Amino acid sequence: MPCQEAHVNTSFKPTHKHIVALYYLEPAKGVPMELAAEEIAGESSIGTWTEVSTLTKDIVSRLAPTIFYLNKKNGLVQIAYPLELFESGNIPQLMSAVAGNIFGMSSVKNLRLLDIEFPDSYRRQFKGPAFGLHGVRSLLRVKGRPLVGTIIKPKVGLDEKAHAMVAFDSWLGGCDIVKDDENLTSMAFNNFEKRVVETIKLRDKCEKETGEKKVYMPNVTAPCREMLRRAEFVKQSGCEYAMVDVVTAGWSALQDLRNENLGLVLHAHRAGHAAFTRNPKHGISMRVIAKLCRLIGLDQLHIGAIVGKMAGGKQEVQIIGEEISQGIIGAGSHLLEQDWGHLKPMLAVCSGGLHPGKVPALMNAMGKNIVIQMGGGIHGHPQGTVAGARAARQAVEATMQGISLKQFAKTHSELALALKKWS
Ligand code: CAP
Ligand code: MG
Repeated sequence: MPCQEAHVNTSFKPTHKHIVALYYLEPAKGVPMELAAEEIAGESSIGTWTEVSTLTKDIVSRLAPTIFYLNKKNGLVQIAYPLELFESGNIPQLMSAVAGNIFGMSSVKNLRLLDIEFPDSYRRQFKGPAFGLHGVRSLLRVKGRPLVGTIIKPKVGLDEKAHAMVAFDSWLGGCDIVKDDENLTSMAFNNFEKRVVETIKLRDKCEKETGEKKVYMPNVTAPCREMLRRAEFVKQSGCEYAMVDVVTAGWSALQDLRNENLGLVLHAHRAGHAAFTRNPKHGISMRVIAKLCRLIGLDQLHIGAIVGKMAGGKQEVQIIGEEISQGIIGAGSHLLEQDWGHLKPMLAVCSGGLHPGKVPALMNAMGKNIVIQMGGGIHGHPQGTVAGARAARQAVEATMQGISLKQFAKTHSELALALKKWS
């Protein structure tokens, strides 16, 4: 009798010695749900397409996963994987298992990894955010209101000095944070080191002029060794933040960056995520990406803007915001419970197509513990960047005071002009 690599057992109860994965599964035509689920469970652990004589009863008893929940109506499947299947502290290996070959199996029409529950013993192997929500607020000395950030625009094309000047104007107008765009790294027209040095110089000048703490987030995304070298350079240059494109840099690089313990606030840009998070029936949910970023230890993460230019509705963005900032997450219809234990809360970043007119709706949905980032919504202001940043801060101020933007705009000309242009 061949050993069975994985089986359905709905009376099975996972323990703290299991990692549980929740999938949405649509079997291929003519394939029973149970069979498709068993194939997924096997292929993501100890199995393959046929029995093999080399698989022993001992391996099966130690390492075989169990499908303990399977709902043919809504396609939800939960698989409990013995912890021994996973190398401690190795996110690439985790994802090669539970989010690897299985998406391409012919027995599957659609498959989406919705959530992963990390038991304490797995979670404890990770540092989590060094700063997180509270550390960032202390660093910026801003309490009680959303942080206001901008992205230097155009995305790429400015030289180092022009880039620094736009950053200066953004801070002068009231931005707390200025970041590079996701595709700006080090090009012929804008060298990374020169950009950091020039921008830091004007950051310091602006801090003196305004008396406010200002931060710059250089984009260190690069081949891993070079990325680590750039992060070290950023630290040595007196910069407190680094930004990294988490999807294109990859899990391995993120773990190396965090494990350098540079004392940098790490900002997670998610460019490319929608290639696999957007399809509700196939791929990997943004929740899983967000959980891995918190586990690895990034400090703030783009989670969507609800009212901006990107896909991502209110409920989705809100639940990701909860996942990265709360200590305990309760199980729901499409999510698993998660005890985050010692791992600090991250700070949510809302960005993409935002302008001052969108602030009330965004804050109404997401509250105050967010970074509101506007690129075009600041640099596209009719009076330029300084006025654009002022308008952004005025929109936040009005919303904090419970005053309508229309009313506030009567005494704040920069806001009035922004509303006239975009609302
Ligand atoms: C926003 C942005 C960000 C997006 C990323 C851009 O600029 O710089 O990369 O917010 O999307 O390049 O589009 P704008 P998300 O303010 O000019 O739109 O935050 O959803 O990951
Ligand atoms: Mg961008």
